[in-house]
Amino acid sequence: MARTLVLLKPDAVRRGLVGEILSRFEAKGLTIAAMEQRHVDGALADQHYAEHVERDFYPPLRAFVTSGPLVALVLEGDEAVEVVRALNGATDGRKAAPGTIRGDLSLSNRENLVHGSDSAESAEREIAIWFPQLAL
Ligand code: RTP
Ligand code: MG
Repeated sequence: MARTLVLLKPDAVRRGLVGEILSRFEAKGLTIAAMEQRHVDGALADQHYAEHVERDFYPPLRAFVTSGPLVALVLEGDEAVEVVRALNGATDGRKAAPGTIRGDLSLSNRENLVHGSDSAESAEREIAIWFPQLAL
């Protein structure tokens, strides 16, 4: 069964949308294999976003993901990586399609509520970072 790493980012926790977002994943049929609320530091953010650390948008992204508690989880199910990306919607909440989490609930390109691994390889790498006890 496929697994993917999901973050309900600090804006989701601040806005009280954790239940709403989790409901969408559960209603779709995905299973929660692990879940934990954490307030992460810059070092963990840098590890998670290794592919983005040199980008112009990274400093404000780093400040955002460390700005308050977030909820990290591992979701399991058939084609979980692709299914979660489809439910999340396009990166920019202003452009994401209605019906998606970002399209319905976010109006920002940064504060876009959710993260989902972008490939099976990324999922494996990210699960090892966030939930080493679950790593293969
Ligand atoms: P994610 O990794 O969070 O699932 O989102 P994604 O694949 O759709 O987007 P990605 O390109 O990986 O970007 C990671 C996160 O960085 C923030 N971002 N800010 N130009 C900007 O200001 C900008 N671009 C991206 C977003 O929070 C995005 O989710
Ligand atoms: Mg990404």
